[in-house]
Amino acid sequence: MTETILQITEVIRSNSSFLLTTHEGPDGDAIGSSLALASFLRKIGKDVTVHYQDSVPDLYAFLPGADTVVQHIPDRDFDVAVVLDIGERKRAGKQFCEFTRVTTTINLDHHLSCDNFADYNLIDSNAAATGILVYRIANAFGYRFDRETAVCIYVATITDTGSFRYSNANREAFSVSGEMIECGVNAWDVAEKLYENQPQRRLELLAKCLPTLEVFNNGQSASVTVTCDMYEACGADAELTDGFVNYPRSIRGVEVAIFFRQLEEKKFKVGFRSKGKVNVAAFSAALGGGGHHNAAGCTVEGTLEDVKAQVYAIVESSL
Ligand SMILES: [Mn+2]
Repeated sequence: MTETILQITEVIRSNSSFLLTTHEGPDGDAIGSSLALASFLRKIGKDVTVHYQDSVPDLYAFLPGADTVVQHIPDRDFDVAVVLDIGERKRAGKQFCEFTRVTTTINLDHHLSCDNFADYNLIDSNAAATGILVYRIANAFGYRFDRETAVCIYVATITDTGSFRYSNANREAFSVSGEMIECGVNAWDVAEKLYENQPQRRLELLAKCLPTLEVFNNGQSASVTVTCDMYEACGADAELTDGFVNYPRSIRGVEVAIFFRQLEEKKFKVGFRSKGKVNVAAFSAALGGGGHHNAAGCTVEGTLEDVKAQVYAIVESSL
């Protein structure tokens, strides 16, 4: 582990141009970790391009460097490409996967199931967030954290630990976050931007989503659903459904929560969350997806009825 970090710091030292990317539908850790790395690399004089397949959600637009993210990879050579928080290579998106003008590749991730597809792979499922891995690298480099880099690492950590509530909120998550606060991050300022700043449409969409609640499996499992019709009725999009799955999970006795999100008429994104006992990565793997012990997802084709039947059968057979 330490050796990989030293190798990566050496790659950083001896190269000048960097292309960073993360997964489609980027979340707080995807954005926070990539922008933290970008901020650190830029401050030590590197030439950095950050590419996401999708645009930065409004919620994270306040992060330093968010305005520099490009959706198209410039047609030029890069010394190093760094892929962050993706779990599986294809989640980096078609454009990146087909891009070849890169000499060296680095993969930073904390998913349980991540392939060693890069030249250097720093994969540690004990890291609460990929942002923590960026911290370890910059720290090994001897970097003195500035506020811009620190706020990105803090946001990566607070979002992937559910505000320090999930079982991945370990000592390192707290100690790194404490250090980031020492470097100038204001915890309330970040909390207000992330959690006290919802568009009205999100609550309107939630009001349509909650009546779809289904509790099954003797009260151990529960699901909610968002359909394309609901988006249309509220003028909302998938970005605003972040966190909806926490409502069914919050029910007493529920161990597994499921969120069905319609992508197309007969295609659904299925998100799983567990309170900890149940490994939901196994459910999503059975359906061709991936993820963590407590949070996982996959895409399933079929009508809502078919998709639910398939998912419920898998969940019920193992609880
Ligand atoms: Mn993550």
